[in-house]
Amino acid sequence: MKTEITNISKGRFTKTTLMIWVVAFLLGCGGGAKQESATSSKSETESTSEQEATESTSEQEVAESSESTENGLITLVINGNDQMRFDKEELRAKAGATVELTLNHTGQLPKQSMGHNLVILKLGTDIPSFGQKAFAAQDNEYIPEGDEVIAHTALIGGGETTTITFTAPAKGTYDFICSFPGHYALMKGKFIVE
Ligand SMILES: [Cu+2]
Repeated sequence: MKTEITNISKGRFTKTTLMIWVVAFLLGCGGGAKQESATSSKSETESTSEQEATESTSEQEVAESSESTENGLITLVINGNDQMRFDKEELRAKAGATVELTLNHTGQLPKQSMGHNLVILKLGTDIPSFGQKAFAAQDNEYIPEGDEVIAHTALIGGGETTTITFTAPAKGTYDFICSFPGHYALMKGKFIVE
């Protein structure tokens, strides 16, 4: 056990090694941690390291989330074309971060016939029924009334660009679509918030 830990530390993690030793010692003596102390010395070392890793991860997360509150801006760019396609199937952000999303229409067709937008839908939204409502919302650039939309861009035609800024919602995998009639079948993807 001693050799193993020394090998793992290689001198760089002397403090960590000491902590692992102390923790391992306490676990070995304490009656409350029978399961952990009963395992082999290797997995004991691993579980202790995991424990430390978890702790430092949560510290890191706190640091990162406060950083994104101050200046953490996530910039996302996606393109839509005349073939009714987005060039990305996945967009990623962190919960609570400020997201600046740009949609470019790289085609040439006008927005009356090949308009594109990007609509991020709340979890559990039924896309076909949303698409149907969107179809009827031509006067509002195909954004239907209701509370199913987290964020959406303007509707644009070929050669145009639009940018929106919004706050990323809670962790989860959200659907995004183009709500122009008939487009959501092909123009869709996942907005993944981590
Ligand atoms: Cu479209």
